[in-house]
Amino acid sequence: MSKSLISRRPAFRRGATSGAQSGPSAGENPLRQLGWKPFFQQQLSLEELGDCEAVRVMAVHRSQIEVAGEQGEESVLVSGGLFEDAEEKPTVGDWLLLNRATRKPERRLERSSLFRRMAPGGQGVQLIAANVDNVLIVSSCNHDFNLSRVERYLALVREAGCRVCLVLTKADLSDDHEQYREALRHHRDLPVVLVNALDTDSIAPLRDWCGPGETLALLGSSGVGKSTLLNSLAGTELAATSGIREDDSKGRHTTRHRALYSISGGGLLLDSPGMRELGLANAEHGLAETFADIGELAQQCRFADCAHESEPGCAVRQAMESGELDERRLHNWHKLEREVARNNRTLAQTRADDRALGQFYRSVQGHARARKSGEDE
Ligand SMILES: Nc1nc2c(ncn2[C@@H]2O[C@H](COP(=O)(O)OP(=O)(O)OP(=O)(O)O)[C@@H](O)[C@H]2O)c(=O)[nH]1
Ligand SMILES: [Mg+2]
Ligand SMILES: [Zn+2]
Repeated sequence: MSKSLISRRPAFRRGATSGAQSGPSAGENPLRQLGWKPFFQQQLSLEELGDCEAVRVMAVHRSQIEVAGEQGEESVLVSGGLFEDAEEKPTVGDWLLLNRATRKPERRLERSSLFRRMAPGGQGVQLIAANVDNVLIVSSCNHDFNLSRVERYLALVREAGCRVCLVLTKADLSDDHEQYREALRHHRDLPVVLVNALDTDSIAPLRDWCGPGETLALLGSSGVGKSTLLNSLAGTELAATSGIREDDSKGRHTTRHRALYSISGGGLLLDSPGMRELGLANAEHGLAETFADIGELAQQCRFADCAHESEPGCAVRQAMESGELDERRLHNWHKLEREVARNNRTLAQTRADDRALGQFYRSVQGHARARKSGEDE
């Protein structure tokens, strides 16, 4: 079971201590400012309404999580028992019910969206964030720009059903903006905004993505300017930033932990470390949406099970030969489809192994209890 409350702090510590502009203003509903919606309210029983209060997970540490609610921010300890399965564990953005008296988490509310990736090393999944409404996929107008990586992020975000925008930072350091727009021509439904993340006027179009009570996640490689964007949107230095390596434009992994920040205007921003690996699993819908044009072409292939390799009448290969479809894009689609299928198999196997192990432990415990009660008689 989870253990005791460690400390209690005034409401919205991050914003309140970081600058006058941050945090919700007095009189506003603090829970709504934290992203509370009818979807979560509807999950509470009458009993829970009386005994518990809802809090949002702002940051997760090894055994302790930082939460925020009507009473302000506090740290609570969470131990394994309450959330056994890796996917059940609270992640940044989750809503928990805390018992008003004991300050212990009673349960986690169902999520409106969830990002997860294959854990580095390929065993099991790792949660990235929950209950995110909108996402900025951040890339830079330099060596970092990589369409295949953007497509990977898009599949993840669309699988979760979030609204998404691609932000190209460091537009002030590049003369050739057109090459980036041209490279993105297949992504007709993807809003693209070029910015100087250090300039408040330049990032103004992004404010629509983090309105009051909306949760906006910033995802992208290290050094692209996620924390810089966060600070500019917040109007104050909430997160540390640092320069990138000049030779290859790579970042220095300045942000170490995911954390949610409440900012002026009421939105919540999720800053995350640049991820080196973003292995996809259970992302079939997200992939199909990201590569909808290839899916449409595939329907015109002569054979329903066309692998788009050497079959006659293959509309996908025809589009590639005529220059309508990039070879890179087709290659990436194949690669991500194979990756999702492989990771799904691994996860199914891991779950089956976990279930078998759980059954084994329960049967050992059952035998031990039976033996003990036999001895007691
Ligand atoms: N000129 C210019 N510099 C930028 C821009 N965006 C970010 N930078 C600089 O790029 C460097 C890296 O920015 P960060 O915000 O630390 O990058 P990050 O994405 O948070 O990186 P990690 O925390 O390592 O994942 C800093 O020196 C920023 O000042 C931009 O649009 N224009
Ligand atoms: Mg950062
Ligand atoms: Zn085909």
